Amino acid sequence: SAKINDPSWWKDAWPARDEWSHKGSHGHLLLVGGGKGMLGAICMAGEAAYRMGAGYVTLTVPESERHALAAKVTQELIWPWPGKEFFSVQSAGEFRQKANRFTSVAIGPGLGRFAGEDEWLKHLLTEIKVPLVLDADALNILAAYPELLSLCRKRKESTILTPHPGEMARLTSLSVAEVEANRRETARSFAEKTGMIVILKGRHTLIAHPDGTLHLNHSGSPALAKAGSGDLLTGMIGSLLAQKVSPFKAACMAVYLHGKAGEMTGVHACSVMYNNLLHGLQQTIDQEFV
Ligand code: NPW
Ligand code: AMP
Ligand code: MG
Repeated sequence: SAKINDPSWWKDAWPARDEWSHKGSHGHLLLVGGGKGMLGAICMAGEAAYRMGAGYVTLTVPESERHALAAKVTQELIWPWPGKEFFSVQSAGEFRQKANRFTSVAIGPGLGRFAGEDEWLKHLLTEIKVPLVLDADALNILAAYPELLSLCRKRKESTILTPHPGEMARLTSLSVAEVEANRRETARSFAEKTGMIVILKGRHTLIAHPDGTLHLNHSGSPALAKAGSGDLLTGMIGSLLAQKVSPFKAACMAVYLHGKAGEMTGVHACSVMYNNLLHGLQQTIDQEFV
């Protein structure tokens, strides 16, 4: 829609940064993921979250990954999943005691699939009382255990899903071709049915609100057609949620800026794609807001 191209929309929507603010004023995002072999995903999400302005970002990975993660990250805090077991539900009580101190949570980048994943996610969906983003393997778990969708609906705070067409196909039991042939209706009806905000990613990403509102994003570039792009988007959305941007606005803003950053990045420019993309993101933010 035209709104997102209107400067007054951005002026109202972009989280203000008071001259006297401190890191505690800008929210604290918790990212959960980075299972076996996929620490990169949660690192990219964390870095993008800081670029979008979050005051603090904490990463939760399995205990077995904590030292490898510590060697990779700089600005992010690390809070490994409690206990020695890989994301075990047995440690979920301990997790809960701290989880709601965060202002937003995002689950999924590089999470992996594991035994007991349904009980584990059930626990998190029930206990997390702040705005939530579900991406990547968190979506695959939801697709494998559709009974979890009713728990999502019961959540008081917003839940945002960020499926690519492959993940959307799994969630809806449609084929990728069916999803792609009917993107608007697929996104809108899944949002209505589940009570969640659905971001159906692609060349022109759609953002569907459960009330039927649909936003079509126009920014973007094939530079984004690379492993890791979606992980950056998840960090960006989580960051805006942490800063108390209203969830639908947060979704639209993050998708738009992510696309803009992609437009500024040459397709072949850099093997470390995300550095480049993040640089583009910084330029976009500077241009739009400074
Ligand atoms: P194809 O290949 O076209 O036949 P998956 P993933 C389809 C982590 N990562 N339009 C595609 O179909 C993530 O966070 C870690 C149409 C294929 O079947 C996850 O936790 C990284 N179809 C985990 O890896 C960097 C599309 O979906 C399937 C489509 C798995 O995530 C990479 C592929 O999707 C990654 O982010 C489209 N636009 N897009 C790291 N460095 O640590 C996808 N498909 O099986 O869900 O695998 O997205 O790579
Ligand atoms: P994921 O598959 O989870 O890594 O997410 C990919 C991200 O890159 C999504 O935000 C897509 O919208 C974006 N993307 C991928 N390919 C393109 C493209 N050709 N044009 C625009 N955006 C794209
Ligand atoms: Mg992804």
